[in-house]
Amino acid sequence: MKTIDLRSDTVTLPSQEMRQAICQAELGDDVFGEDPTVLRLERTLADRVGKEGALLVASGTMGNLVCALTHCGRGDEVVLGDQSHTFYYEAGGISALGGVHPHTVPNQGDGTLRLEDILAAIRPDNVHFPRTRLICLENTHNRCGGAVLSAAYTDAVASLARDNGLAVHLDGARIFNAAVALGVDVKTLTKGADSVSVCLSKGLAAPVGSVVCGSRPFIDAARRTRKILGGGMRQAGIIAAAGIVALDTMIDRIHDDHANATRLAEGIAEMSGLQIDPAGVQTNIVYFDVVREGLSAETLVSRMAERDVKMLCSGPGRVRAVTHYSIDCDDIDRTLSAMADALNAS
Ligand code: TLP
Repeated sequence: MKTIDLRSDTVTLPSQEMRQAICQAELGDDVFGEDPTVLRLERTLADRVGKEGALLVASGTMGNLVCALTHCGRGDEVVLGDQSHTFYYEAGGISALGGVHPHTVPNQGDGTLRLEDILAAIRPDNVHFPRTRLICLENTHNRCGGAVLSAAYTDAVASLARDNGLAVHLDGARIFNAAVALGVDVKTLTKGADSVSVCLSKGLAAPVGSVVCGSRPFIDAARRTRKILGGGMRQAGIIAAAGIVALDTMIDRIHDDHANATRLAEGIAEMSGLQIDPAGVQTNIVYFDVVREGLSAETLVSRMAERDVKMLCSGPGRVRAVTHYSIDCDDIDRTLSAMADALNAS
């Protein structure tokens, strides 16, 4: 029986078309700027998100790190959400490697940061304080249940940033999920950001890689930061080739992932012992709480694994399930039956 892996959309395997493109990719040395496939991917993505330039990096974590270290120097400060991926899940890289100081403000349930909280976090010019340089947003917002930030909100933060001489970085690991959910051109969501990091290997199902986009001077500087981090890759066209196919073939099907996530959430909402508001599921990420006395999230997740359905424990009493390219409607139905069975097991 097929294992249904809902731990993350990072688990997707490349499609046949991606594998073929990898085999046939035209290659060169990308550190010399001579890999035609990398250049094509970078041009395509820069155009898609409406920026002058783009740079292929190894991962979403490296994309956010390259951007933070390009915007900020040692001792500078970045304002970011207390639930943001960069603060939570990137091993403190901005401080460990860049000497960049994180200043967290509370993420609201919808993934936003309140404008007044951002304003209050910006430091006055005073010798005691680090210099605030950067505001980071995340769209969709992973720990806020895949919540989508609107173009109006992103623009409001961008205008606040401009008024205060700050840059905006957007962690757009799942920016195409946000664009599909809102039914807007992705450019409307990236317009206000000085830099955007887009992942190829989440909802777009490519095997490896992220792309950082921004102005030409920013990308030139980011290329140097990438080199410092050891991220200059040689015949990286084998990665880029799959990324190009991902952009061509995977965006139009993302709404299936969102529909499957909603179907899963609605099924979970019917089950006693579990708590979720299905209306809060906007994209492909589903979080729910285990509220049955005597049943922990860990136990439920391990009972599900015994039934060939993998999910992630993501905090006390919380479980995460993410839909993606390898999950279809029948898998959701099988997941819900397995869940009913796991809840009744002792
Ligand atoms: N997120 C992963 C884990 O790290 C939690 C996941 O399974 O969701 N930004 C956002 C918003 C992300 O969700 C992730 C990955 C990244 C950046 C980092 O991407 P990678 O894993 O490519 O370094």
